[in-house]
Amino acid sequence: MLWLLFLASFLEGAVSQTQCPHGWTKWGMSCYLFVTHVPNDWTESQYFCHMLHSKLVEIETMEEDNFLQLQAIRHVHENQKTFGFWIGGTDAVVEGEWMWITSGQNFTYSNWAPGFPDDYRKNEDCAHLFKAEHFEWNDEDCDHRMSFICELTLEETPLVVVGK
Ligand SMILES: [Ca+2]
Ligand SMILES: [Ca+2]
Ligand SMILES: [Ca+2]
Repeated sequence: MLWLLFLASFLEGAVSQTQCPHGWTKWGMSCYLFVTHVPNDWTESQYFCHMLHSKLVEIETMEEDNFLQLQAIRHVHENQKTFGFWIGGTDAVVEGEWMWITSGQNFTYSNWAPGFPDDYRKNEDCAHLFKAEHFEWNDEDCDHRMSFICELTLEETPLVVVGK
């Protein structure tokens, strides 16, 4: 009987790892949430994602980037004033060395728009998908408020999500 219970809870956990929470979009082994109605600065955006047990999106491959660009085009109209979407990259620790803030990994893939990053006025340490550049990447003042994208990796889905 105990084994059955164990098996049941194991299966339930396994099922939860293949499903995204309501409102999120699944791609590969991640779920993405495009937050357009509460534009935040970069740090607040990261905090918002963490509160949802996720991270400000980290883009490891061209395929993931292409998916996000297409989704960004779909969602950008929800907030006409936004510069684009914050992503989880920063060079605030060492200027010019870009890293993903949650995983701590240096960029292995990047898709900077031509001429960027430029660290304009020596005050741009946060990366975003730049609306004016077809959602290629730009570095921006971290204090600017804009839409952002959270990423939830399915293996890391907490069991709390079961039943939602
Ligand atoms: Ca990712
Ligand atoms: Ca910088
Ligand atoms: Ca810039």
